[in-house]
Amino acid sequence: MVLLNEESSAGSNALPLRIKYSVSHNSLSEKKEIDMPKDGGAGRIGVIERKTNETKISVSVNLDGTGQNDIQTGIGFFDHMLEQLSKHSLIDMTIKCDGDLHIDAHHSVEDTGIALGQAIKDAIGDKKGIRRYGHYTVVMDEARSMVALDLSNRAFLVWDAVFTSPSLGEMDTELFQEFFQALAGAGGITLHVENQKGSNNHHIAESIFKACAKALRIAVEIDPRASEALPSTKGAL
Ligand SMILES: [Mn+2]
Repeated sequence: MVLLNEESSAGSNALPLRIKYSVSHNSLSEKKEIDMPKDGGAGRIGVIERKTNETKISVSVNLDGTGQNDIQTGIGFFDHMLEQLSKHSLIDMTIKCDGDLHIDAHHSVEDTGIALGQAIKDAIGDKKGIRRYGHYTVVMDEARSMVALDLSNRAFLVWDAVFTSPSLGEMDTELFQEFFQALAGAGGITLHVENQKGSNNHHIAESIFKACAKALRIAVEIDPRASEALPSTKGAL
C-alpha cells in the first residue's frame, strides 16, 4: 500500500518542493522525505516506491513539467517508449526499475506500468479542474495509432493492436498490452488503444506510446474555463 501526501502544492514559491510520502509493503514500512527541485516550486507531483520479490521500482512524475525524464528499466526499447510518453505528454518522469530480467521482461514491464499508473493517479489528486478526457491520433511514416482515454477512476483497457514481430530489442511485443493494462488498472483510466495502420513494428509501438502521451497531456491539463470544477455531473470521480 502506498500513501502519498503532497505537502506543498502549486502556487508555493518555496524551493525545493518537499514531498512526504510513506511506503509499506509486506512487513516493511518506511517514511521518506524527498526534495524535488522544480523551477517555481509548482507542480502536481506523484511519487511511488514499489518493491516485491520480482521488482524494485521508484517512480516520480510531475504533471506540470516540460517532458524531462530519467528512465532506466534495464530494457532498452521500453526506455525508448517511456521517454516518448514523458516527452510528448510534458509529464516529467523519473523511473527506475530493478527487476528480474534474468527471467524475462514481463514483471519489470507490468510493475512499471502499475507504479506509473499509481503515480499519475496520485499526482492528479482530487481531479478538480482537469479536462478529464483526451484523444489523439499519431502518424509515424506508414503507421497510425489512436488513443482515447478518460481519467474516470474506472479501469478499462480496450486493446486493438497486432504485432507481427515477437520482439523489439529485448522486449517481447506482447508486453505492450501488459503495460497499458497495468497503467489503466493502477491509474483508474478508461483507455482505448487502436493501431489503425502500420507494418513496421517499431513504428506501431512508438505511434501508440506517442498517441497515449498526447492524449494524456490533454486529459491531465487544467481547463482554464473550469479550473475549480470537478468534471463530472455526478459530483465525484
Ligand atoms: Mn523509435
